[in-house]
Amino acid sequence: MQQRGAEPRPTPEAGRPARLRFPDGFVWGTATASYQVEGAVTEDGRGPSIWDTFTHEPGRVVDGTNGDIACDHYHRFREDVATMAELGLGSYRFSIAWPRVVPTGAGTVNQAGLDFYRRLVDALLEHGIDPLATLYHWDLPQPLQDAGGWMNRDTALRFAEYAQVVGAALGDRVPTITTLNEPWCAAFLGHASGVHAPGITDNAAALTAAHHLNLAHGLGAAALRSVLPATGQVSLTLNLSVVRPATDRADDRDAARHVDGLANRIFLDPMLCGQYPVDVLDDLRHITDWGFLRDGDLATIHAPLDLLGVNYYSPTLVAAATPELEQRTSTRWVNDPQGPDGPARYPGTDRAFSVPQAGPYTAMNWRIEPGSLTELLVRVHRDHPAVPLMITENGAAFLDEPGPDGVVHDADRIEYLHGHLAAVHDAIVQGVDVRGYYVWSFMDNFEWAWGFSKRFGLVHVDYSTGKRTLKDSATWYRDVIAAQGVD
Ligand code: IFM
Repeated sequence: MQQRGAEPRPTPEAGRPARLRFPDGFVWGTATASYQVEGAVTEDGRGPSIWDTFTHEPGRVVDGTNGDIACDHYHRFREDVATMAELGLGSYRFSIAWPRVVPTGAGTVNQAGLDFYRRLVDALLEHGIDPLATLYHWDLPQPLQDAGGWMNRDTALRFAEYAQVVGAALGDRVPTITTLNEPWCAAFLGHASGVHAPGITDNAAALTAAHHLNLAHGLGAAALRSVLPATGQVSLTLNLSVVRPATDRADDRDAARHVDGLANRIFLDPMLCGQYPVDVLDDLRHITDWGFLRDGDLATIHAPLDLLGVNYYSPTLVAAATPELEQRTSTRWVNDPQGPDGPARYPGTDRAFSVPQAGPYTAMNWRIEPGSLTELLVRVHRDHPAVPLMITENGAAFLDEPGPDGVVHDADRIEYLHGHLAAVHDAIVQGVDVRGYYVWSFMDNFEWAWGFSKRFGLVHVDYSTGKRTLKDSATWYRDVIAAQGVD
């Protein structure tokens, strides 16, 4: 497969009209994920997940917190759905906790777990909000991990069984079901840098996990199709990156190609084209012989897709990992987007450094550059023109707390969202088929290895009382939805 994608493209901010109206039918949503918001981890038959185990191990989460209670969405979902309705949301993207539905990961289905999601879906539909359900947002049942987790091919088969159960139970009321959220994080942060559950640090394991996640997507998509109504849509969500070389030198450009392969094409190409990129296979032969790749896998992974979800936050700048650069910077991947504890190591970091970029930054230290989202969408559309796109996550963490008036005045978040919505509009003007936009997140929640120290929500959550307070960005988003656009 030819290498694609790493060159930047210009964006047309200059010629924008004063009011950017989005197409009729454009979906306005917000997103959350089960472990980050639900709590109730031992209720109604839910089994343990790898994130329950991981967060209870000392030193895994910067503030020592966990998702045992989180936002208590499990008990407060009706209040949350009512707030979504107040904001005028057209859709709510949530994820289903596999260990609530199949507590041991295989075999017996827990009806009480399914009933929770049935109640949530019904509440959404009563308010005219379309549910968008993701099957896997990282909370793998612990018994499956005990049997090897994503390093074990069987996990992909168990995922397909679970997908079929959910599809059969909810497919009549959930118009779109997403197989996986961000398999890059599950594979690379979970198995190489180890900052996410299950906390493994082994590059070969990460590549095995990546392939089995790809396989799970293909098997899961087929299982869903076998039970969904004809109108049911199957989607996938990837966290795609804009990867740029730090200089125009050939070795830096090659580093960008290499990282682009590992961040983007290792998922996009098998899922949308039925093959792994040749350069990615070649680049990584010192780590793996790819022996886990079996005949027929790529045809399975290349399952028909109705929608590709894109999660996007910030661009990445990389340089070749030369000894002189190593001397200038003491860490690799110094602004690693997901790692709270210093330099991250995953496949690719032996050949490329992540170079610090100029601000402005969010509280995650992620550079704010809306135009890069246009660049990404144009590139994905150019490489895969047949698949409609949906922004399934975009948003920013800032250090916001209610002021003396009890209100969170988060002008920086409004500016971030405004800029990125304008960037989505630019992509649409350039002919990219973008169907909608989900803010990450509906409310502040458990930000994985960062615990509760990072707030991404439109709605502020007081974690000691559970009290929700709309931030200024929530009312701003309500007005954007009502106007179907931004100024
Ligand atoms: O909170 C996460 C989410 O679970 C997956 N995408 C990125 C978000 C912000 O880090």
